[in-house]
Amino acid sequence: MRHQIVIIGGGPSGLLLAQLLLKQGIDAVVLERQTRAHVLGRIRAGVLEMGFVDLMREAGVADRMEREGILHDGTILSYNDREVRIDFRKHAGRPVTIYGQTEVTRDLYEARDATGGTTYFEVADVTLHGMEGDAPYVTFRHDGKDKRIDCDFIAGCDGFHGVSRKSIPDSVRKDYERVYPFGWLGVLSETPPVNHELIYASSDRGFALCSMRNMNLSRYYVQCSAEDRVENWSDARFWEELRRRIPPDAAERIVTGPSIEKSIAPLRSFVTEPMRFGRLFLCGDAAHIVPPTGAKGLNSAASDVYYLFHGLKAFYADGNTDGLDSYSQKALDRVWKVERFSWWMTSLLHRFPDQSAFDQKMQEAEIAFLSESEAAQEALARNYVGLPY
Ligand code: FAS
Ligand code: PHB
Repeated sequence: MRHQIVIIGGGPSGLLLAQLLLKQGIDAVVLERQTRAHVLGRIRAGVLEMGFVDLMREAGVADRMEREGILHDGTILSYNDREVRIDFRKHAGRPVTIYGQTEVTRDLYEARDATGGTTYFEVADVTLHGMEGDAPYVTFRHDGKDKRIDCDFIAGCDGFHGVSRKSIPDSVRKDYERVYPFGWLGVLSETPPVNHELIYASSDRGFALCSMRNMNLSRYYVQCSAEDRVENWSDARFWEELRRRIPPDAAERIVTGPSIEKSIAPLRSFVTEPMRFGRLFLCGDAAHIVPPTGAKGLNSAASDVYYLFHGLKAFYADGNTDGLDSYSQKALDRVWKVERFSWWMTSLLHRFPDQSAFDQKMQEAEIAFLSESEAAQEALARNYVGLPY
């Protein structure tokens, strides 16, 4: 079997790349380890940068997002009893779109169904071969049979636990990592959001986030111990803890209800360099992870896809390899800025188990400066709505 591109991973990175390529007549096959239902069952990102929305438009998959997505012109940061609103329109000239990653992935799968792309689900033993030559191929098992696909390029879109990054020799690859000493316990509830914009709250009890998916589906998070378990958190305990961490007026008016999803996500910052190895290109979580505080995980996957798509498009148009040759450096330049912003927001708003009284004074001074400085608010707004590709 032969395809021009083998995409490993049927999450948002792989699917968005596949759809953009298909629109250019470039043939890409997607190999996904899980079932489609399992992929669609994941509750992850909720905030999309305009760059992501533009890519979905270019892929021809933005209709429902434009109908159902909610534009947000700002967000609230609160630290104990101090609050500051960051005005995206004023400081960065554009909004963000609230639209869940689950819906993005659903839209991309439905578009793939309609346009006839080949996707293998429940693949196993995916192995990459010949990346350093000009005839790479991928072997895997599917439906109990061994398969091989020859290709021109491999896109490793298989997330943090995938096989692609680990296929780059340790002697070539350098990993950078910070693991945070806490996690996020997330709850989805069919209740109206407590506020029309997101609230990032930091209290002496820890961080909390009030988010949403639509006007009757709310997404809330509280910082929890890295060793915590979902079983330790009844709904009642979650709502009580959330109320104690968010601003009093929000705690007063919040509408609670049964959780329809409850999970704990670990927090880490991670980058692997380079993001290319011969004919293999890494995209999204396969190459980098951010703590979700800055809402950058899915959005930094999108900028990788943008760079790789344009590199491949130029190659197949007239053999030009400039975009492919500059892919890793260009993607990493933006990834590191996103890593910094996500690390900065996480360090500012979370309470670290070992933090000193001085550390807390630094957080308080940062929030005070943010409240008083238009320049500081502009810097936050520009990073949050998305740095240019
Ligand atoms: P993904 O991990 O989404 O997709 C990779 C796909 O590859 C998966 O479907 C996997 O099954 C498949 N795969 C893995 N190994 C394979 C193999 N060997 N062969 C074939 N397929 C394989 N980001 C935010 O911006 N905000 C958030 O609130 C947020 N919350 C998150 C919560 C959790 C628990 C996690 C893990 C991440 C969260 N993220 C969040 C980040 C998340 O949105 C990612 O950035 C996004 O899923 C990246 O998409 P992909 O790069 O496609 O990776
Ligand atoms: C979410 O809605 O899941 C969400 C929003 C903003 C973040 C992280 C998660 O920073």
